[in-house]
Amino acid sequence: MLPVGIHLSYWQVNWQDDLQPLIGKAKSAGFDVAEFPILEPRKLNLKNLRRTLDHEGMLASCGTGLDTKRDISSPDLSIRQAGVSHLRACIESAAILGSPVLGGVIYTAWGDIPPKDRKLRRAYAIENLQIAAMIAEEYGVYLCLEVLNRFEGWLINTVEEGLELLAEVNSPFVKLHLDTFHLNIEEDDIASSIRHAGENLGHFHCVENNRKVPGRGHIPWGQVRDALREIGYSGYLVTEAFVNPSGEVGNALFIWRSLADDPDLEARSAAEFLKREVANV
Ligand code: LER
Ligand code: MN
Repeated sequence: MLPVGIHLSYWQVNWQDDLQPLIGKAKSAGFDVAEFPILEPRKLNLKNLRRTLDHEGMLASCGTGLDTKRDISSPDLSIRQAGVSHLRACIESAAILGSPVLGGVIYTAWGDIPPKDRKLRRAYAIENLQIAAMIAEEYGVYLCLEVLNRFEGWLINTVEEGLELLAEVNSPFVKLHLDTFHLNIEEDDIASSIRHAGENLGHFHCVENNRKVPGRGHIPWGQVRDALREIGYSGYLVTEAFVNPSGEVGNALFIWRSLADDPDLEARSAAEFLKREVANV
C-alpha cells in the first residue's frame, strides 16, 4: 500500500497561514503524509513542525514554486542566484522535516511565460538544476520537477519534455513529479504517460480534472493505479485539491467557486478513495 497524503494548502486561505494545525487535520482525515508548501522556508518553525509530525505519526513531503524574483532560469544573474539560494533552503527544510523529495515548480517561475529567450532560459535552468542536484545529493533529498500544463508553465508541459530535460541535467537526484490535473490537460493518454515516466517518476499529485479531490471527476483512477503498479512506483500519492475560492490561494489557483460543501468531509472521502482505488498497487 502506498502512503497517501494531502497538500496542506487544501486548508490554507493565504500562503502564510500556519501549517502546524493542518498536520492534525490531515491525520484526522485519514492521510499518512502531510505535504508542505515551502514558500518562505526561513519563516517556518521547522523544528516545531517536525515535532508535530513525529507526535502525530505522520510522514512529510515538500514542494515549492519559484517566482520571478527567484527563478533559476532568469537572464538576470542575481535572480538566478536567489533561485538557487531558495532551492537550497527548501532542500534543507525537506531534510529537517524528513521529506524524501522536493517537488513542484523548481526549474522556472510558476505561472511565468516569458515571451522570448526561452532557449537561453532552458540552458540556465539545466545549469542551475545541476547545482541544486549536488545540494540535494548532500541532503539525500530527490528533486522532482513537476510537469505543468501550458497555462502555468512553458518548460515542461509533457512527460516527454520532462524526460528530455532530465537527460540533460543527468543526475540520479533529479526525477519527475507528475500531477493528474496537468496530465489530463496535456497528455494524449494519462496511463501511457505514467508508463513513459517509468523509473524516473519521483513524486505524484492526485487531483481531479476540475481540481476537486480524487473521486469527484473523470480522471481514470483504475488506469492510473495499473500504470503506477507496472512501473513499480514506490513514492507517495498526494492529494492536491484546491476547493476554496477565498484569499491568495484561491486566486493563485483560479478557483472562482466553492468546489466542496464540506472540505473536511471531502478530505476524508479522498483518503478513503485513494486507499481503496489507487494506493493498493
Ligand atoms: C500547481 O498547478 C501545482 O500543481 C503545484 O503542485 C505546483 O507547485
Ligand atoms: Mn501539483
